[in-house]
Amino acid sequence: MNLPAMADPRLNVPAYVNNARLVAWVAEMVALAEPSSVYWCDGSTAEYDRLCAQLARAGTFKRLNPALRPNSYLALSDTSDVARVEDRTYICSERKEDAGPTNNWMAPAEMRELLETGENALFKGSMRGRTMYVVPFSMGPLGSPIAHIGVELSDSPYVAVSMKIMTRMGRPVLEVLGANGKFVPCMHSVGAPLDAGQKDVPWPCNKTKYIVHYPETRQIWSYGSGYGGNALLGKKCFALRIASWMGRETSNSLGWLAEHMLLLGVTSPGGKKQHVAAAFPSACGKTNFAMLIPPAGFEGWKVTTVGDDIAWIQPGADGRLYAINPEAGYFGVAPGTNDKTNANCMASLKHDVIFTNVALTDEGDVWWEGMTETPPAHCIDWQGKDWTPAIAKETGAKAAHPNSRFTIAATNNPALDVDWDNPEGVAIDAFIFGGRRSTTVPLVTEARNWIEGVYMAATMGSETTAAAVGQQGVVRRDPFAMLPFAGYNMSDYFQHWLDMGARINELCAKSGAKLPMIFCVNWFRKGADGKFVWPGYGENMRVLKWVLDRVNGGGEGVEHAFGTSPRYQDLNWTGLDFSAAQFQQVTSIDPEAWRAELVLHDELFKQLAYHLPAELTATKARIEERLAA
Ligand code: SAT
Ligand code: MN
Repeated sequence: MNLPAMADPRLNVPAYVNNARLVAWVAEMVALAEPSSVYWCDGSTAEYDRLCAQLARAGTFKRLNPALRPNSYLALSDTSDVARVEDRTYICSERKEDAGPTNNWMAPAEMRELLETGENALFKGSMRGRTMYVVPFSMGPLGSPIAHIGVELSDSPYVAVSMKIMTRMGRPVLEVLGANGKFVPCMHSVGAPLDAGQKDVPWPCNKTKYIVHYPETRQIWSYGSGYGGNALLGKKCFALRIASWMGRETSNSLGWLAEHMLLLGVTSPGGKKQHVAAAFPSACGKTNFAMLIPPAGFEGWKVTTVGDDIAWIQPGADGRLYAINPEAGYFGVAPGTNDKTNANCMASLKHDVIFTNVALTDEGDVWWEGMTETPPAHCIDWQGKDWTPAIAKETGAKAAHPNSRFTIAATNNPALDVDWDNPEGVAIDAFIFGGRRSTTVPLVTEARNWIEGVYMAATMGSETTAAAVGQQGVVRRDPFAMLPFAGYNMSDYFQHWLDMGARINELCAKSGAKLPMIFCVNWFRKGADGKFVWPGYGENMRVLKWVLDRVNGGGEGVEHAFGTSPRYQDLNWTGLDFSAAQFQQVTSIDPEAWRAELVLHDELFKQLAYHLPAELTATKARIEERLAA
């Protein structure tokens, strides 16, 4: 045990901390970043309230009207720090091939020089004048065999309070960690040191940003941003990029999967409960789908939320796949959320919320585009400027940033699944993959088998959204909705999915269990008028029901070049006025468009040629044959 570090008064180590490796690392990071003080988060409510009050005094938080939105706050970020920065995100594996062509890569030694060791290394003195918060967190229920522990060091109190909501955070985590437990070290600085006497700004950050992962040594370093996935390092950085790498290491297990998936439970009127994991790119409705309220015609059906963004999935001895939600809260997109699109979400937002980059009303409440049919006559927009419907009409100014977010505890959700915190996870019956495509891809297609499902997921395309900095609305391939989140070579990731399929298939053959079925959906086809044809939201239940029917050996459909899709008469339309002609608009398969689509699959496969599984090229050839027939 490194007693000198434990006893160093500058480190402020609480008496309950006994992990020498952790203390030694904190000491090392303090020496590097030179914070003026160190604070260990215990995760208590008293601490949360204290830090929120401190953020309010500093001007980062505005406390909302407690009569309208009890115990809730609004943060407005710097206008340059509003989304994930994919072009500043790096996988620094020893070998470039292991990061693969879809990730930015730099040699670890080179990156370390830039961040830690070089003469002008960015983290040197980066926390001067600020407090370093030590944030221990568990991804997954405390002590679950599927969970893992991380510790984030951050000079942002906004990060500390957000981590309290988004993860199991604080002293109980260190108790599980114990003296010898392992953790993923996550170093975060907003990169805005303060000189003596220098006044702080409400949202400190730096124009230079680096979101860096060293997968072999399981370390995360993030510099320059305080926003979302750039800064809450348990989320995309750990639970997806580092965890996906960890899950592929099968030396002493069957391997596991870290996926960009919501997890939901569906209970039928007869009381049968099943679970679905669904992958969609950022800002494509995962939170809405996870909180779905069954529409008219589905009386007695119930959908419950296990998770809204990330799933960690492990095979059980019976061959079934068991999934947990590693998070404890939701960091969801605000715009478009209302009582019609997601009433469960609106109910979740009634109290104890941190809003970021939505608008502030004159009553001291929040507003965003789509929240109410009639906008407020006046509000303060996300950039702190006056906003009125007339100004919006004239300039196009948005009251809320399109990537504005709410941060809430899962326990706020009235549709929370009873098993959301179950350390064993829930058994998955079906996987759904969906992109945002205004054309080409039909409403729902069932893959004929695991390999064709992997092909569907691997070749998925989606129109880009405001969740990442960059051009919006352009179709890009987003395999498994993991393009920005796979922590290793994408082709190796496909191979891992194929290998997992083969392994669980063997186990299932012995146990009599069934492999999860794989489906591909698209809620976003548009008509000639540029409007969405499919009503989406709660009406997605109609598709979900068909999916479960198929899983349960029922449900009708027709086979086509890519798989099986329902005909109009195969879905339940009770309670919805949706004509056969409209159905045709969202399900038609245009051979011309598909030939063009397959050219894009080809381009993807060329890009991913290194280690691309032969099964995928063979599947593509079979689709081409069927399409030509
Ligand atoms: O900012 S986050 O990465 O957490 C949101 C998202 O892109 O899904
Ligand atoms: Mn996400």
